[in-house]
Amino acid sequence: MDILWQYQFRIILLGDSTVGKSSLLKRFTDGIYSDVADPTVGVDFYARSLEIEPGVKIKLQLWDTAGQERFRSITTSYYRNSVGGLLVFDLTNRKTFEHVREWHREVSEHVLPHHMVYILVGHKSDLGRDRKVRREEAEDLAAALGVRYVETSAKCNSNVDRAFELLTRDVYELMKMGEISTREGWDGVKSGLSAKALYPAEQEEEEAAAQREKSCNC
Ligand SMILES: Nc1nc2c(ncn2[C@@H]2O[C@H](COP(=O)(O)OP(=O)(O)OP(=O)(O)O)[C@@H](O)[C@H]2O)c(=O)[nH]1
Ligand SMILES: [Mg+2]
Repeated sequence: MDILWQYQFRIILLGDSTVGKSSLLKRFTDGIYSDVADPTVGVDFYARSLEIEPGVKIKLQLWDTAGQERFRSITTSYYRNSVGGLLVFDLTNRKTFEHVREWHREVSEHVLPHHMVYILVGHKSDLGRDRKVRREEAEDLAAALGVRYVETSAKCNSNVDRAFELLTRDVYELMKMGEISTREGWDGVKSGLSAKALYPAEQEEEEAAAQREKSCNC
């Protein structure tokens, strides 16, 4: 059987309207950027695969939410089935930075008793002269939330892949440690292959033990 990916992660983009969520996604999935972008209506869907380590391919299902308040009732229903979230703000718009904590709180409360893995993204780094949020402030917020921080530009294609890779890697590492696992009725993480791909040694040992038990006559 042809395996296209070993794991599928659902990742959601969060943040105020016009911070650049859709532009980040279009750059990441299609390699395109436009200075003219329509606001997202409800939720949009994108996808891309990443090879996180040799032989381990992860399919990312990416949910682009509308930042506009009037779509909130639609977007909240996508929080629960996501394993990771990009908390995006616009480096040239201070209000969007101040709202990050609210986004974090709203989403985190919504997914309880489970946890989402986040990364904080300061976007539009190409507009250096209009910057309204200092890097140190954003780093402090990221530290307070216990998440990574990265500055991106969809326009200049700066750090876009890196932002998604860092988040994917964090989810993957937590999964390897057993902190995140697939759950019945939850689509945040899906496995496309047996656990053998992730824990080959342990899996072989388990199989050997089962075999020994079977062949025991007592
Ligand atoms: N200079 C600059 N502008 C950007 C960048 N990314 C997005 N923009 C612009 O910011 C505006 C809003 O971008 P969108 O991607 O539509 O923002 P959004 O967060 O998806 O907005 P909603 O869908 O309403 O939530 C558009 O005019 C984009 O061209 C960037 O990296 N640099
Ligand atoms: Mg959008």
